[in-house]
Amino acid sequence: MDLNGDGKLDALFARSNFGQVGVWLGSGVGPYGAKLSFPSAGSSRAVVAGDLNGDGRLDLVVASDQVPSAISVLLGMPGVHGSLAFAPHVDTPLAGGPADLALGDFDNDGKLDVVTANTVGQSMSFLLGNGAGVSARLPRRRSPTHRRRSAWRT
Ligand SMILES: [Ca+2]
Ligand SMILES: [Ca+2]
Repeated sequence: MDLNGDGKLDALFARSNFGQVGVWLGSGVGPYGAKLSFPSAGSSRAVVAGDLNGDGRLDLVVASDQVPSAISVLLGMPGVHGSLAFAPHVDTPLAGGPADLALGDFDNDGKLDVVTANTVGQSMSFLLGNGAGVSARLPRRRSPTHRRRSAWRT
């Protein structure tokens, strides 16, 4: 995906040992260009990009699974000369050890929401977008595997 809007694809990755998000800016030809790092909460296990606040700039959402686990939002800021800038991470505590995540508008209100896959209890969590980040949380839902097991017991 093109994070800085220069028409060249960039690479986005979680640096779990450093509590950081890494971005490798695409050069358009040959090897990637500058490598950038942005602080996140705890241990970053997964990162996705989307425009949470609708300002046309991509924002980052990071899952950190080490206690206290959390979802971090880094809002995109105006970059200088095709570079990237993000506001300091804002963390929403989320128990369960989120290890992966995806964005989508799950309640159809036009704002991006977050769904996480958690390491504890085979669970998923939903965090609703509020147009500036994420806030309210829907009840945790059991995975289909767990529901199937429950059905066999009854
Ligand atoms: Ca944005
Ligand atoms: Ca939504």
